[in-house]
Amino acid sequence: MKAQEKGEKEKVAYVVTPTYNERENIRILIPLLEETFESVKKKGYTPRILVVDDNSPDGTAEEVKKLAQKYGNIELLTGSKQGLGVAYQRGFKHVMDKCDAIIMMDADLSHPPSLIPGMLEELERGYTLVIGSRYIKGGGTPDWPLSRKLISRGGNFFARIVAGMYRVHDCTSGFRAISTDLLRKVDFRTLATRGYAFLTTLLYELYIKGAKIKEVPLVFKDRKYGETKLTRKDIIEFFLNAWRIRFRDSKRMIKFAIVGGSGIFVNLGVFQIAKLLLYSNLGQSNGTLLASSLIGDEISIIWNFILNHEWTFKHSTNDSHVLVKMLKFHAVAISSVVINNSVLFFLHTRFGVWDVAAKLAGILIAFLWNYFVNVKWTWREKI
Ligand SMILES: Nc1nc2c(ncn2[C@@H]2O[C@H](COP(=O)(O)OP(=O)(O)OP(=O)(O)O)[C@@H](O)[C@H]2O)c(=O)[nH]1
Ligand SMILES: [Mg+2]
Repeated sequence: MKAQEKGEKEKVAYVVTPTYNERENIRILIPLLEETFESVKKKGYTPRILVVDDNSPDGTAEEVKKLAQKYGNIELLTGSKQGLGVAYQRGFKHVMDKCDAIIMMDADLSHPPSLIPGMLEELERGYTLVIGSRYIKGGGTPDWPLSRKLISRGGNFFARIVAGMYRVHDCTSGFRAISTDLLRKVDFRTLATRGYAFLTTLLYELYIKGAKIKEVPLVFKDRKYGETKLTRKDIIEFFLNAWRIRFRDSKRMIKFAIVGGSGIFVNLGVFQIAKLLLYSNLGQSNGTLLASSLIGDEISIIWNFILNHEWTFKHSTNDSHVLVKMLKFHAVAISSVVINNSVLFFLHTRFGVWDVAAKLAGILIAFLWNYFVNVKWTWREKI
């Protein structure tokens, strides 16, 4: 938040670029970036560069140090080689508190710096994630042979379908502008990907944190210097990861359903006990039936909230206070209570359905409503 507190005009944008043996490329890339920065400044951003180099044996870091002396806005972060994802995470942690936007880009000149001002403009328009996309109109990979095109298309299609990100045309592009406010919502512990698969996991995390996504056309140029760093391990991780994403998503639904299921028993149990007590003391009437039902509802709401808070949404990064979430959960629950009691009375009084069965039907309908509104509103995650 620091940069924003200083006021609109002093926004900072960091280009974060990971390098491994990119000496030839970084030597060309940085002057190109610096040229583009004139337009970046016009968009209201102070541009900076962070190179995350993993002790490249070709002397990339030395080249960066030289360039840093020439231009005053370059930083270098060094570390051991653990993969693209690990390098990006280190880079993000380094700049996150001191900027408003982060541009992720490859250092091998595949990503043209000239797109950056336009990407920042989209952030200014209110988008929070702008993707340089090869797979929308105007984008492409003209240098690639058919075999590479097919592999990339196939991988991208796989990520879109398996991970469920149909809306995004290019899930594997590494050229992105992200609003730092959005990135802060991501819990890096849940990313768990070290190599190139990080790009899809990060996209997914941003997506479920409510990213407003815009794709801009990217014509991807093949690298002229140096070699690819993509390994077979990266490819395996990529395919396994898409399934992991999908499984994690359904795990949340299953957990919510289990919690809800346990809540049904608590609700019905308390309902029966309350009926026993109230009927024997106050007699059987619509009033005592409603009171017993409401007592069952309240106890089960508290039960469900505690379990969801501690388990289903344990890794939620929605940082609103637990009491706020509890209040929201109650508000959703109250609307659910209205729904489930309407069903109970409708079925029981109109159609003479056994009260427990009528109540059960009400709980089930209310449960669905509960799930969707809580995911979207209480914990602010994507369905
Ligand atoms: N710091 C760091 N950077 C990496 C690592 N792996 C890849 N990179 C960088 O990430 C960017 C993308 O890697 P590339 O090898 O170009 O991957 P690609 O674009 O899929 O493949 P190419 O066809 O070779 O362009 C480049 O700037 C690499 O130097 C790593 O383990 N650590
Ligand atoms: Mg490349």
